[in-house]
Amino acid sequence: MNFFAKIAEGLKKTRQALGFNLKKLFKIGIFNDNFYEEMSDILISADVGTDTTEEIIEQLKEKIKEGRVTSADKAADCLKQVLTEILEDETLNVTPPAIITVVGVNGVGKTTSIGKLAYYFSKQKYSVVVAAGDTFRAAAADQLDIWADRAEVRIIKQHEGSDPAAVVFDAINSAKSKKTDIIIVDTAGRLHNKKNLMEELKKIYRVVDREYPSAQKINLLVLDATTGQNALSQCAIFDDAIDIDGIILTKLDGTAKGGVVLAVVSQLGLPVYFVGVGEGIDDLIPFDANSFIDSIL
Ligand SMILES: Nc1nc2c(ncn2[C@@H]2O[C@H](COP(=O)(O)OP(=O)(O)OP(=O)(O)O)[C@@H](O)[C@H]2O)c(=O)[nH]1
Ligand SMILES: [Mg+2]
Repeated sequence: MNFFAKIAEGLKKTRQALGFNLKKLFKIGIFNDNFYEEMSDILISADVGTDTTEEIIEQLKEKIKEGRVTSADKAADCLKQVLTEILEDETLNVTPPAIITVVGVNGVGKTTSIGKLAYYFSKQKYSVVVAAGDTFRAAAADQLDIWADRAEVRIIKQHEGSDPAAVVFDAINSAKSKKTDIIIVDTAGRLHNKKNLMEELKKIYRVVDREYPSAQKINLLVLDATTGQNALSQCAIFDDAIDIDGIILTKLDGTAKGGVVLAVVSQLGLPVYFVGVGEGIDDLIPFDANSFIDSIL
């Protein structure tokens, strides 16, 4: 399946809800208060969020007024423009050696996304090692092991309960000696409490800074699209401990509320680098604003 088909398939539910309702609304062809009110309802029901919805409606109003738009097609084009401006996508540029640390709350799809990322980068001829930094559960390293096998990359792990920073230390030494391009670090989503989790993350970063100052450091936050507006508040949880560079938004295939992409970009001010559209190894796609907009409208 090519890229476009894949994202279109992944966004099927969103298209059926959001896209279908918007098309129906545009067809009426009268751009009055009623139109904007209904559009606002449609966007909010797709988890675009109230602030972002307001922003979209304001900009659309202006464009429709400025262009003296009277046809449904032209109005839909105006909406596409507005959404494109909000989403302006960024690609993640990796310059080896790089260390990508993946964080996020319990169950959002960190480990799965790491498996897919490892596969994605190794297909681009980068050498990759994954580090099993979630030592909180024994099953976590086993799960990452399975993904490392599938992606055909190396894994560095220790026993359950060991220090995640020590795993990262091992991974860095191994990457240095084998000249590995990219290290991807898995982390725990849940510890006894939030404080432990943040201390653990800070310790990982200290080790990275000390042991591999020359490496490009990339911190990715994984958010689960099916949790809608709740996903937005998860960013704040990690804010104290780390500088997040961008987002991986998972499970877009499982939701009709893919509008959350717009809320994430405009409200968090962070780029969405990848979207997860399924459980398979190639179901992680670099986010592309135009394909996204074309697949929902
Ligand atoms: N449909 C779908 N399922 C996904 C996607 N990404 C992850 N999942 C599923 O989400 C579930 C949780 O994924 P994990 O990768 O274990 O999540 P995690 O964040 O590592 O979880 P913890 O380690 O427990 O914090 C698994 O069943 C995955 O298959 C996606 O893009 N689409
Ligand atoms: Mg995990």
